[in-house]
Amino acid sequence: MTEVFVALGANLAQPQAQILRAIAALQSIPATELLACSPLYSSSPMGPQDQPDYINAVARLQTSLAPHALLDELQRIELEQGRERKDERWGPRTLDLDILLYGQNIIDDERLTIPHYGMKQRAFVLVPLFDLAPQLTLPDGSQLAELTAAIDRTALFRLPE
Ligand code: ROI
Repeated sequence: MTEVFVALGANLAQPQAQILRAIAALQSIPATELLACSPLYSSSPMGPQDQPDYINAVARLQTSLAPHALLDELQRIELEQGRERKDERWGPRTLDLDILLYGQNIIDDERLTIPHYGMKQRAFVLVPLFDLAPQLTLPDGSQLAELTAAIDRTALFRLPE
């Protein structure tokens, strides 16, 4: 079994409901256990500003699926929740599920870049990840606690539970 962290993001079609539904859907992935989920956060959009605020969270899973098999399952959930493949790269989306970390593995191919390429610059990823795993060390040796302490979190708000 490998410990995996998945980032969730949504900013269309009742994003908070999309995230809660996605968390439930993560529990249906075969050979995989949902161990914990962070609180939900609202965040202003990174990228083009002419789109709604996002709801973001991070989930901690344990899986015996290989990385690409897990990606297939996450993409199935995105499609089931109305994600359209024409979504432009920095545009709004009903649901985004990104593998942040797959154990301490480093993967870089056509479909997957793990660790996620942008995670160290994104408060909406680092802060909920830190909620779940304050002691985490990334595969490049950096300490999550140090990255999180240094990140600008002015546009990030934790939602009441
Ligand atoms: N901005 C925020 N705040 N949250 C996201 O999940 C998110 N996802 C994206 C881009 C468009 C980069 N901006 C985002 O894909």
